[in-house]
Amino acid sequence: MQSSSAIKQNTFADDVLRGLSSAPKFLSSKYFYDDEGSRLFQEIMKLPEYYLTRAEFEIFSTQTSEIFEAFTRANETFDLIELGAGDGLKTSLLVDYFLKQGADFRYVSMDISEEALSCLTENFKAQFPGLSIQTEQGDYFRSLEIFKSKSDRRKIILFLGSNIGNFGKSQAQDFFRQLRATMNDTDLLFIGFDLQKDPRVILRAYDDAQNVTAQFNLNLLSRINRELGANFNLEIFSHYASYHPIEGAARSFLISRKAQTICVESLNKTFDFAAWEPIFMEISQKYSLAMIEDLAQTSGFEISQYFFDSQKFYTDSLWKPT
Ligand code: AVI
Repeated sequence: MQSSSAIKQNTFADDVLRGLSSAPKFLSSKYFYDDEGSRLFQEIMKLPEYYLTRAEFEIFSTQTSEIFEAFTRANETFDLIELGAGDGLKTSLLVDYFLKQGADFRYVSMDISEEALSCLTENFKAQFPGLSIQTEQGDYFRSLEIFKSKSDRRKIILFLGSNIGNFGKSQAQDFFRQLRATMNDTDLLFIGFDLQKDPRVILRAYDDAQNVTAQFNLNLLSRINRELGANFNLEIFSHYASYHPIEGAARSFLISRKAQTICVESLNKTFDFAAWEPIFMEISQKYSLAMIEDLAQTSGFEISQYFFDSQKFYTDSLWKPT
């Protein structure tokens, strides 16, 4: 059998080729986060319409002691493992409180991006000189497998920021099943979900008045221009966001406002666009509690607790393996 490290990962070029050759066309939002994309995402998180970050921050800042109680068992050491480093702002609230309680834990940050990891560790080292920090760069599951073989401490895995929303339904289920396989029975998983609410509130979060979300999407075309030698003219594409209240799915598209042919040099290919043809860019799934319960159950977990913000816009849900 081929080991997982030997399985060829798709490159950016492979994925762009597949997406632009499909009908309908699509691009993967996992490529949004180059330097400029990461900067734009920081801007999005500060937008008045983008309630998600504030809601999760409220949960972490007002229910820190309840979260601590739910995570810890008398004097037991544990590893607090965060998937996707982000800016660490929310996690720093937990770390600060946990250290003040004298908890015996290690903070482990896992991310694909070396830069995100070094940025976060520098911050945390300065902020929390007494904290034991470890980083694992690369694919989450591989990192967790390596980690499992190196440590038998209890693991509390954080997957915050509604990042799970950017996976489709079956992708989310696969993700949790794979996570479950890396966990022991007493480990815990803490996940941030954006909840279904007034569709207008959701739609505004993905169609902000300052057009930062539009630039965030268009930036992926700039990235393709820069890294793969394409000739997308960003002026001819418009960002379009939709929310489907039955599916609970917010979707973003870039629409070609006229018929055109795009050339991507490093693929040695051209791609024809009809007038008003969309490229599907991103899904941001919004959950009901029933959907969360179903997802937990079908991937080998049960829900032990929910934490909500005051508007019930968002939940951090604590899962334990069944
Ligand atoms: C990272 N992720 C959870 C964000 C979201 O809400 O889906 C990405 C984003 N896309 C547009 N605005 C923010």
